[in-house]
Amino acid sequence: MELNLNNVSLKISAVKKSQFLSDLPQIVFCGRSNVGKSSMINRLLNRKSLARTSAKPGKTATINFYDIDGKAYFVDLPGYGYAKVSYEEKRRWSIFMEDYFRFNCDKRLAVSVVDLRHDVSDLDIDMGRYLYDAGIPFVVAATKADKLSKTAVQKNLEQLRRVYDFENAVVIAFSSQTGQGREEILSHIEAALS
Ligand SMILES: Nc1nc2c(ncn2[C@@H]2O[C@H](COP(=O)(O)OP(=O)(O)O)[C@@H](O)[C@H]2O)c(=O)[nH]1
Ligand SMILES: [Mg+2]
Repeated sequence: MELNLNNVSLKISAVKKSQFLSDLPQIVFCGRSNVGKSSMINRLLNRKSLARTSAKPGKTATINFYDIDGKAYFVDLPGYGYAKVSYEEKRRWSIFMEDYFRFNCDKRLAVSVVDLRHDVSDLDIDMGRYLYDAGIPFVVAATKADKLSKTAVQKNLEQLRRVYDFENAVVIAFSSQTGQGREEILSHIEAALS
């Protein structure tokens, strides 16, 4: 499906499950707090600050639905794994995220965002297995590639592909700064929507 990426807007910042939207297919972005999900959404849409980004991790506890050309939603989930919030708060977020995944809507693709510079975390692996078990197709977008040399990018990509081998997931190097990987991710999104 061809998407007009100039025709996008924030539809709702959901704080409770009764606000979840279900009238369009959804592309959902998940990953650790501060990994670069919002920056990725901005870069994919070529917008500077549609999705709010933050140098301070752990701030986003809303699930944001962006209307993409009236044909799909991009869904920006709260990040997981941020250490400095209370146990209660973490629990609240994780229940909220589970509510979203249990919610009966048409999820076409998940973009599991990981940091290309670091070893993949247990939480990322858990997320991947969760998506796999839920039958939600996903691609792994390994971001912040601009912070690595070309050789390190290749080496870390190979490592990630071994880690995600159990799910046969596609792993794509990405950078919100340079736009590397943008076309490839968009083509997976468009394919998932058609
Ligand atoms: N160099 C670089 N910095 C990035 C990239 N993506 C995100 N960042 C930075 O990482 C921080 C967190 O990004 P954000 O998009 O808010 O992460 P989120 O919590 O996952 O939504 C911000 O300071 C961003 O500027 C990237 O591809 N390259
Ligand atoms: Mg964010």
